[in-house]
Amino acid sequence: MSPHPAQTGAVNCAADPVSDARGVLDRCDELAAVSAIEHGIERVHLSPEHARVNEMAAAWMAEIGMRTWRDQAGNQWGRLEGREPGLPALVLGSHLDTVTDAGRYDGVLGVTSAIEVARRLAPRACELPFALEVVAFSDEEGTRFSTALMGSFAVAGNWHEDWWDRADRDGTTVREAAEAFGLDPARVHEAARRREELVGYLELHIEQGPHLEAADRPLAVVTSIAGARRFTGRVVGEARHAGGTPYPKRRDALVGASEVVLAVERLAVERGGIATVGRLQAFPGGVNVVPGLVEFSLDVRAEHDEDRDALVEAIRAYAEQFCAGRGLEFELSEVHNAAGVYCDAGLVESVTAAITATGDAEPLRIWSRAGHDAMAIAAIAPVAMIFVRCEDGISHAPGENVTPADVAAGLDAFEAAVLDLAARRS
Ligand code: HGY
Ligand code: MN
Ligand code: MN
Repeated sequence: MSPHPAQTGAVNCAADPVSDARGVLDRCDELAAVSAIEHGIERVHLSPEHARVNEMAAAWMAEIGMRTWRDQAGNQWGRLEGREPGLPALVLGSHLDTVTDAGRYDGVLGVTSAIEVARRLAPRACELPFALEVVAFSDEEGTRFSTALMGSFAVAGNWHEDWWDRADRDGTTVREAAEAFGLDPARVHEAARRREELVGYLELHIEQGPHLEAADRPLAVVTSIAGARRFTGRVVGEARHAGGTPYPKRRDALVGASEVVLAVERLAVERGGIATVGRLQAFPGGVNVVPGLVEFSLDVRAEHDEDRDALVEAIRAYAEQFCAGRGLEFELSEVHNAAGVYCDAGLVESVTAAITATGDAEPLRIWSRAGHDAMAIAAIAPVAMIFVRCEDGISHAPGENVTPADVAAGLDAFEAAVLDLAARRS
């Protein structure tokens, strides 16, 4: 593991911000090399790759004098004390887990940038009216266990006991994976932080959408984060001979599911929401068998939870009616439900002032279509986010890209937001 290029002691090297940004991007490259798949990036919750990147982040935090620890939900933490020991903390962070065949910046840029901001501020930490903490959350994506935000929900004190029995594709449960990772499931509640321990939570993240690029801006302040609801859906028909079964006798689950997929898109567009079927499998899966069962995933989002919930009901009503007309059964069972959250007005002011200080007189305000750990942490602390432009809005794909200049602007804004908040609290 290489030291940060600017890691020459406790000196603020912001005089060359693009060099700092390159150091951050180099670290994203180092983390990208820790993957469960040979060609591409996949790092899931409680995996050996997760353990390895936690160690790397902990070493980078320790290098700048942070006290480090891993909590009982697998999140990695570091802490610099403020002007006196034991003060409530301002937490900077994001996540190190990934989707399958991921890009190298989703979550990772937020963690490496948080460590860089802590490095810049370390010499002045003893003047801050709060402790400064960095967190690398363990499970934002939910790739392994088909849920999401398990790490940050645990920190918010919102662990769900039924998560322990969720299994991954190989049948390994969360409980078994946690034990293999060296965690004690009986102690997961120790990961919870108390409201009075926290001043706030700031997260820098790539935008994962095209709005910044379209507006020709490097940064935006996030106003709210849409909460996703996710479902496992089933269309049940009857598997029969593909040649011998006349059309009037067919109950083809895949034909029904195909119409449902089209309706998901049509209804989302009509209602200004966002709904996606990302996974679909037909059973028994024979070339000469009419599909008797289709299982699929459904992810539904909107700026406001009530619009999202209405979209879910519209999809359900249409799908039930359409499937019934073809002699099919339609089922939806919910696997994830995150309430949308508004970013804290005071922290949004600090982030806005900080982006303004980078030379953007009127920072763009965006609601986040993507979910973030900040949503879970909002239950126990004020939260705010900075978005950094990413090329063509690409994310959750290997083509994720950012420029050193935009990351440099993001680092400056991230640092300035911490200092703005410190000034307001002093
Ligand atoms: O899916 C999401 O919105 C997040 O990137 N996990
Ligand atoms: Mn993601
Ligand atoms: Mn993310």
